[in-house]
Amino acid sequence: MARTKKTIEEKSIWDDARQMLRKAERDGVETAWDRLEHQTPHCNFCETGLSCRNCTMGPCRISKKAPLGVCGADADVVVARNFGRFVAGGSAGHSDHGRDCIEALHAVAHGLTQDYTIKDEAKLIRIANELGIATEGRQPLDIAKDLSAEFYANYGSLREELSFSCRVPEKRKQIWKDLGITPRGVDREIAEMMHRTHMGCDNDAANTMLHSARTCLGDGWAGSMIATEISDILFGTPSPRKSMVNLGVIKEDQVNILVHGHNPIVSEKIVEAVSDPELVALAKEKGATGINLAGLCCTGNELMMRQGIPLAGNHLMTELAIVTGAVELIVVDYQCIMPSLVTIGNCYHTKMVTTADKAKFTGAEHVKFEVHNGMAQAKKVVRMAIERFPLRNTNRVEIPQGPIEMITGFSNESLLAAMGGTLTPLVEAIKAGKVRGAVAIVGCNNPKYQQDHCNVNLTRELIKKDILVLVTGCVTSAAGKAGLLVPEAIEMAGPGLKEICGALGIPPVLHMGSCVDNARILQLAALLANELGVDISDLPLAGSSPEWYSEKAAAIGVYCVASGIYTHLGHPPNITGSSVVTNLALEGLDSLLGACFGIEPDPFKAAELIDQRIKVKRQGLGLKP
Ligand code: SF4
Ligand code: MSK
Repeated sequence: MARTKKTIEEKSIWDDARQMLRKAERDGVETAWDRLEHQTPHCNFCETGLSCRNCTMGPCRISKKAPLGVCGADADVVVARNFGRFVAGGSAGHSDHGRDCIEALHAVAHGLTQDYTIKDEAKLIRIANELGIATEGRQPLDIAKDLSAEFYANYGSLREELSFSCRVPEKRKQIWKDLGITPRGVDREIAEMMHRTHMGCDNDAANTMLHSARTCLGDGWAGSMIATEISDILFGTPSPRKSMVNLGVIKEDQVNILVHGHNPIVSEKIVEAVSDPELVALAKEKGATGINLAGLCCTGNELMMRQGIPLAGNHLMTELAIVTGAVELIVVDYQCIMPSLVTIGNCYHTKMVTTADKAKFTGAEHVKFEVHNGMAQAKKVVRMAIERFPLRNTNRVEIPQGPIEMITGFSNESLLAAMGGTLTPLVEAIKAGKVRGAVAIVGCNNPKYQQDHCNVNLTRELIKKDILVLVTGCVTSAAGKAGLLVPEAIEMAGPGLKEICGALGIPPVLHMGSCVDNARILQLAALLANELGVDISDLPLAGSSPEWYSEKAAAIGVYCVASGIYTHLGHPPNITGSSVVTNLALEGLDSLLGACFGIEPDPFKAAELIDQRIKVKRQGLGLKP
């Protein structure tokens, strides 16, 4: 395949991105789009999942000429094993983030840190009650001790079920039981996937795929859900608030610090440190008017949801944010952080600081954050940023203008509060066909697509059809920049959705958080199913990840489908080399789980595909389509 150079306009739909792509060219900075060109065309064996490196009798490549690996594994086995390991990686990412949250809660409960506290006691008590932990007459820290122990137990091998299986509708639990995919423990399912995919273990593609579902269910209903619930307990449950999005949130006259990654444990302390009067005074001494903090990717989502901190951009904006030449420091925790940020930072004066021992970057400075020293380390990092301000080359600064306003903070708690504490208004609106259904659009950017073209257009098309859209992760920035996350966006919605959202004073597209916060959407789906006395798969719901790239996004897709939610992807994972695996994903799972995947790169056609599915589900409930 010939390599074609994309124009800047073809790379992204956004003015801020295009302006920075032009500047990157002038400044001689290479971006993900350039590197993609160097990597294209991709290896066909890898793209279709037909290469195996699981042992040293290989590596093997399965083809018509050589249909079996050295061990005898065929295309179906190789593809299923590769996919199993792929989603195990994604599940491990979310769930290890969840484990870090448990460690923080445990440290708070046992008095091992003064830097973190319980901000939402009511939520602590509510979750403890939900999980059968005694709360009556007990101190919050004692309850937190029991809750952290309960959560830790979800990662081990001694359980038959996860704590939050109490949220799963009975019909769904029975489906899992019948298929033998009830998740038992987060780490257990991930480790078992690695075991099964060793040479000479699980050599039945369908069986491996079922364990993929079990592994991802452990992520969705434990790893991610625990991360979300603990983050709310420690940092506050999000409620609606205004914020701003795009590169225009970077300020020319201030020290600019960007936080990037996923876990709020680091970034919440940075938020506090940037208001420290001594540090603000130091920034002024160095010639700045103040310290400006903005977020990237999911750490950005976390801070925005709880603190209203502005969002500089999503995955493909992370490199371009540095190209402004106005970023003193970028501080990261883990996941989705391109190693190229160090190199691009070196082209300007931008320092990159890593904080987690499990995510060091060669060339970055490491400032290890632990629960007992979070505040001191945050101040150290902010001071480092301030010291860089005088090094900024003002001749190389160019910041896109005009950040866009958006509303964030739609946790399930705040949604319920907006509806008077009950789901009844939403249920009635669904029954009346005013809200025909709901779709979660989640996930990433991928330089193979024009950035955010699919994310934005799918969202626009769905709300026109009276379908409520919930966004998380990197789709947030896309929807925000398109003006879809403000109440005025009801003008772009169909008449029914316009009426309901208008009455509630909410946008037709709701920002529900970061990638791990897709667990909020799982919980909402379960609440709706329980309210109607049906299974999740009976509801007019869908998930979509139009521009996904990561192992984590694939894990989210699998736990959505395994929970009964039809899920659209813009492109398939690397499974198309196996007809067994591909057919299972696109059809077979429907009869087993009541949901499957749909693949469609065109956002307008994808909207039709999802709409068809919602019609069928509405009819199944006896509602007009
Ligand atoms: Fe080849 Fe089998 Fe080894 Fe994979 S496990 S590399 S297919 S011999
Ligand atoms: S950060 S997984 S690029 S959404 Fe969660 Fe964004 Fe996708 Fe990472």
